[in-house]
Amino acid sequence: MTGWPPEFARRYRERGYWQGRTLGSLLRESARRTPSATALVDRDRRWSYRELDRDADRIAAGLRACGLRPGDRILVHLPNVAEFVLLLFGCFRAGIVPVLALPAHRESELTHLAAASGSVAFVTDRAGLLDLPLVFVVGDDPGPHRGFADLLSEVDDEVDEADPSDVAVLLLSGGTTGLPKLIPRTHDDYSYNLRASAEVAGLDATTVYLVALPAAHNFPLACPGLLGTLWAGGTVVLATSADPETAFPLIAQERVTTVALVPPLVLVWLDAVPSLAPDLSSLRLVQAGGARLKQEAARRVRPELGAALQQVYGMAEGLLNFTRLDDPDDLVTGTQGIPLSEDDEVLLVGPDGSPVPAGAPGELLVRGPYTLRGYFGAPDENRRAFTPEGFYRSGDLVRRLPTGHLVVEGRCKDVINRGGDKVPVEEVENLLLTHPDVRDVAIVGYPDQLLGERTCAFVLAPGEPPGRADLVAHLRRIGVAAFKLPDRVRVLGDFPRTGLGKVDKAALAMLAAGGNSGV
Ligand code: OOB
Repeated sequence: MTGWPPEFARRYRERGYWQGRTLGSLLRESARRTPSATALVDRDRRWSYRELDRDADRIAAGLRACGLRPGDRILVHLPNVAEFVLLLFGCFRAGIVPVLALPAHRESELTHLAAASGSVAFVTDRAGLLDLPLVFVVGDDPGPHRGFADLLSEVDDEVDEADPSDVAVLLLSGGTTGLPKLIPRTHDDYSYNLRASAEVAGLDATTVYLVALPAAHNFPLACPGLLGTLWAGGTVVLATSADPETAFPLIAQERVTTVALVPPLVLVWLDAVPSLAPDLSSLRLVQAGGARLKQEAARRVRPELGAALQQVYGMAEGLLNFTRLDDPDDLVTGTQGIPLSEDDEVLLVGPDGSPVPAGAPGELLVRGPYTLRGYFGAPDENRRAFTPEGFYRSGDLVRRLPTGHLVVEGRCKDVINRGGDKVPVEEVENLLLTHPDVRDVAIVGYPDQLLGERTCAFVLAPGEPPGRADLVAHLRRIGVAAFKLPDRVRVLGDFPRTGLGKVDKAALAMLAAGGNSGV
């Protein structure tokens, strides 16, 4: 595993970013301060801090009783249910490393993640997608597997087996090409990430945070997300869906103050206000991130949702940028914020790797106290994804204003950002190539009002051209996340090529943008 060089680790400790505390201990401290305050709400189930703290110990003991040992990995594939939170803290305290798959992931992604992480156990709400030596199912019908409740052991002792400098969790990359890569986050770095985020988002014990995005994603998990809220002593409310029909009544009932959304959801929420006439009077802060939020949409947030907007430009690999709560409106609506930490070293470089002139767009490279130094078990990828000095190459094209605020201009890596869902182009192209009628395929993005971009697959087919329905059915049979299914399919005789004979993706992008619906 590639960690921080000792001189950096020393600096990050000296400056107080890394405090030598585990994620499990953050919950313990909140539980000591306000044991009877409400920590977690999942539909009609509620946990006080005392109860959540205790259940975390019981799960930690349960995991150990199943034979799991510190350092073992567990693949977690759960929707926004309380068991996700209990399991996470159980793992943190047992020193077991959860690998956080997204609910949208299917057989193909789960199989890859289990293998890449060496997971020995799988916790899911839907049996049958993956077989590992130990499978725990959340829900009424575990089938041949164990039920989640089996993990709740009886214990009297407080458990915390983890070392603060150990890996606490493996997150998934959204910003890189190919299959998802595993991002090791240590107790020290992730604690700093969520504490500092909680501060810039103004969280405190009166915060009621709605988890509307999938809890397994870094943004609603720790930027500041549910973990930041539990550190601040607030209340976490889980939503089963981010639709206005589900989220608006929850906001009214639970008096939600804070929520994180991706830009398409911001638009859907804005447009639903007139017809649903919700009571959003408790809402103070809407964070928007994951993809670029258009300025017109950004300007509507305060007048129409009655809450302040905070733009968040982040990545599971680490670096987070936030607009600040006291920034002037034009910076809040027109930029993606400034780095969270004084020690985030952000460089904007041109194709030759040297810094671009002030104000010009360049690829963002970053190094810092909560940005990884290497993916888990991926030495070849690490040589490409990091500079020799340890900077992570984000693949984002970014420019910096004189105020220090960053504006995301686009990507220089082959990932299509479908409203916050990152479509790894190469992975989906490779899956489509397994269709018997597909000789070659190239996927590009095209602009879309709601999602920012959608995907178009250009296909070369020697025989009977496959339709979109065929290709989608094929991908579904393999089992891939629905957001990766191509929105359009077009069959070509050959690809446009560059002077070097490479597929000319820029020309394809023009074709895709001009085209109407797929074959
Ligand atoms: C967040 O994390 P990931 O890992 O799913 O995706 C990271 C990529 C970034 O490299 C960038 O390309 C894009 O998503 N992105 C944005 C953005 N926020 C993320 N592009 C434009 N504007 C934004 N505000 O997406 C993520 C992680 C933590 C907090 C927020 C988002």
